[in-house]
Amino acid sequence: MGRFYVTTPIYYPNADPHIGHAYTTVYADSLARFHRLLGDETFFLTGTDEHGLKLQRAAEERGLHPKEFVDQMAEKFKRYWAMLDISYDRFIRTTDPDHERLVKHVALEMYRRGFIYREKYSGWYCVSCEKFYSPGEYIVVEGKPYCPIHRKPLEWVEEDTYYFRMSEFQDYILKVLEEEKRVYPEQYAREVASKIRKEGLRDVSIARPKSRVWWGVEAPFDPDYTIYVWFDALLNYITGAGYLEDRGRFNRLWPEAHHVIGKDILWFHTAVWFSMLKAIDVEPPKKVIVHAFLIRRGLKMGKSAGNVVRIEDLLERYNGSDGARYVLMRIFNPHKDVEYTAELLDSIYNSELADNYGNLVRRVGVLARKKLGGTVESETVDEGLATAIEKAARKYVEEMDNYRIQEALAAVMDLLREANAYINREKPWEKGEPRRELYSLLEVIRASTTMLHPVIPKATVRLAEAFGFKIEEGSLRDQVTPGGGRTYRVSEAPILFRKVK
Ligand code: ME8
Repeated sequence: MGRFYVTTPIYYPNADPHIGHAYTTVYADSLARFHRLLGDETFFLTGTDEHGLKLQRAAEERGLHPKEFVDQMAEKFKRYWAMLDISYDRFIRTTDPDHERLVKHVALEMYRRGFIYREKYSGWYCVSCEKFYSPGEYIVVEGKPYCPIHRKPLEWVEEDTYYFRMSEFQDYILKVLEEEKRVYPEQYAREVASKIRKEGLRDVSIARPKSRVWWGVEAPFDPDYTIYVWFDALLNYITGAGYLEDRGRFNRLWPEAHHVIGKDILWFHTAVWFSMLKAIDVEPPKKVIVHAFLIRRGLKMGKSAGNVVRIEDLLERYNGSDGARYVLMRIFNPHKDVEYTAELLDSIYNSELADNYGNLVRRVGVLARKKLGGTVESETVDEGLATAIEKAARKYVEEMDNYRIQEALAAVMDLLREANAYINREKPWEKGEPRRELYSLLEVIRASTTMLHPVIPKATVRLAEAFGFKIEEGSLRDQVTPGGGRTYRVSEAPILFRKVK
């Protein structure tokens, strides 16, 4: 039995999550569920990033204390994730006491080790990114610097601050990025490495004067400062693994850490995060899994662009969480931005879930009940189908192990298409007691349903119950192996996915 630790970014709760956030979260959830199916000891962490200027201002605009505001919003996020069947083990908030303790502990340790020093700072800041931009990074509109992502004017900031000596880690970071395969897809590691080679790794400001940003963790080395929100946020990943509270658990989980992120926060999750960890003698995470954006009308889907699709709309359109999760995972693309169109998602839902999977299940269920009274006893599995199951299962596990959920789903769809071709060719409805045919088809359904389970957790469990088998943690290998002499009891032939028009 292996182990698997997976995280999502902790999102800013200044607004409701949209399907861009769901894209990342459902993906991480599907990986977590896959590993539970394999029988791995799995820990899945998600949460909210609640400090900093962005949240301070969002609360002010509403006339609320930031804590009051983030309390409401964290509950909202949890409700959205429940609607999408997100099976996190912990929902971490940066205002959680154990996390605040950890931030102080780590900041003080770095200060003691000489990695933090005080100096004057000036630069252009984007509050939406919570990030400084240097010349060449920002865009210029009518002579003024603008954020390249949010297309909003940057703010000029000039103040005394504390720096983290990131420059000391340049050689180390380059070595990790260029020699260790810690970033997937690898193109992103090359991107960061070439930026460092071009510009060098510069020290970063990691504190803000309280007079400007009071909503944050107080700096343990200077009570007039709060810790920079990104420095605070990244540490959530080690708080969640038990770095301070349970070192034994941390030592077990950390070597298996997988951070799923969008490409917008790649720099923070590689250059900055790996340096922070090195400063306290912790290995980098096993993998940073990066994906590109969901875009709409050519722009990154986001609140500032005003082009978001709401999670509730996706849930409504695709008849609940299973349909919504499936379409998101089927268009998921680590390398390239994906343009969201209703036509694309509708056609995936209709052709793959409603037709290819749903119809097969319905037809086999109806025939099993009509021809065999619902009881289908063990038979020799059709050779062609048995081979197809084995082939699909091998491909599926390999793709899932390599974080390619889209490809894994494609392998299941291929298997289901073979089963549909088989049923059309064999025409079991014309036969008196088509035992072998139905048993073989049920074996395909059992394997496919189990393989689809991490992405569509509800419908698959419902179907397994209706057909008399069980999807349990650790059961994957057994479920995708054809044969084994079981009896199927088909109590119902459900219509799992109604087509959308
Ligand atoms: O950056 N397409 O939080 P955030 C794909 N708090 N993914 C998208 C997306 C889109 N259009 N829009 C959002 C933060 N995302 C920090 C993170 S972690 C220590 C701190 C997803 O609320 C994607 O995963 O801005 C992206 O990286 C993340 O939401 C940004 O969420």
